[in-house]
Amino acid sequence: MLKQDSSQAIALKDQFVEAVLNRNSKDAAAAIDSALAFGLSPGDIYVNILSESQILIGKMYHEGKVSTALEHFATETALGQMIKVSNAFPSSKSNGLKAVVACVEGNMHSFGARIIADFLRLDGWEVEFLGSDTLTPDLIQFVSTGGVDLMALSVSLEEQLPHVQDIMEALRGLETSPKLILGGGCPQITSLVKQSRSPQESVKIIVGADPIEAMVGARILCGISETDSKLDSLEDYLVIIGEQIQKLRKEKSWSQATLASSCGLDRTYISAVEHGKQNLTIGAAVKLADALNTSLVSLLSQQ
Ligand code: B12
Repeated sequence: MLKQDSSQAIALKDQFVEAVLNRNSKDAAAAIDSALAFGLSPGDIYVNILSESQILIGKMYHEGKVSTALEHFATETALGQMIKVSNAFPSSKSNGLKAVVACVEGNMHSFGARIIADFLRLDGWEVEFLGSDTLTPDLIQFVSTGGVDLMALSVSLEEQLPHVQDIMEALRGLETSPKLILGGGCPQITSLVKQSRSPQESVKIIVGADPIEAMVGARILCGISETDSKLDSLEDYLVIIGEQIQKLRKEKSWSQATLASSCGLDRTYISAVEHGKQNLTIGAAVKLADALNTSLVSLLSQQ
């Protein structure tokens, strides 16, 4: 495997964007083939190439610079490449649990949800991905059958919040309800969940910001890691991730400054991460995993 280098990811992202804007699927596929051949991690490819391209071309669409047709072509091309990327990496051992990943009714932003689905699959979940705009009654019917342990729901706009409330209400009425993790960029989602929390709350819900928090949150909610009995929050998990990063750094006999310079992060950031005081972003986790020569999934798994 060749050394990973995020400048490679940036160049490949530029190649991917140019190919898509020129409606050249072959060149777009070639950019992702190169990323795989260079040994880039799944996190690097999903985040630094495919998500960044989606954000760039989506922004052009929102500014009226590209048509709906071209935006849809870009999205479908990236989603097609995700199948190849997902198949190129082995999943962790099955944890025996099933997750349904969906976009709440009215939400067309399915791209991020798809990344969550793929990361959960890589982390050992059986995943059923429903894509965009899933009608609430149908979603409830779907998760209340088929032995679903977790529902991961993507919510992007404030106007979708009433559907989330309906879903929470419906889950409370189920005999055995799946746990619920919410994310997807809607700024008001956290306050909705806070408001709904009461001592009697029967539905277990947390909010996550990115694929890492989805993986970690899913584990915590469903109690599937060995040390989970000690964990009841993402904060606890950050402490464990910090210890894991410190262990890998020390195995290399590196100082925090050496790790910081090899992954382009600040030393104080590394220190905060190692002490569990910093909520890691996906981008920083990818950089740390690359610098420590490990995969994103191993970096975040409890050893
Ligand atoms: C591409 C895009 C679109 C595409 C979506 C295509 C698709 N199939 O996904 C299309 C063209 C359909 C679209 C439509 C619209 N969009 Co738009 N879109 C974007 C854009 C540019 C990128 C979104 C994206 O894919 N990002 C990359 C992915 C990887 O990030 P993500 O979706 O946030 O997902 C990550 C996290 O949120 C998280 N996550 C996601 N789901 C979940 C679930 C769980 C459980 C967890 C834990 C985490 C999690 O993990 C993901 C990976 O890191 C964003 C701007 C931006 N910078 O993000 C605007 C943006 C989201 N859109 C916006 C708007 C306003 C719209 C429209 C209303 C525009 C319009 N007037 O038509 C419509 C709404 C359609 C609808 N009903 O949903 C706003 C939303 C503002 C807000 N939150 O209030 C944004 C932020 C643009 C802006 N700055 O105004 N959009």
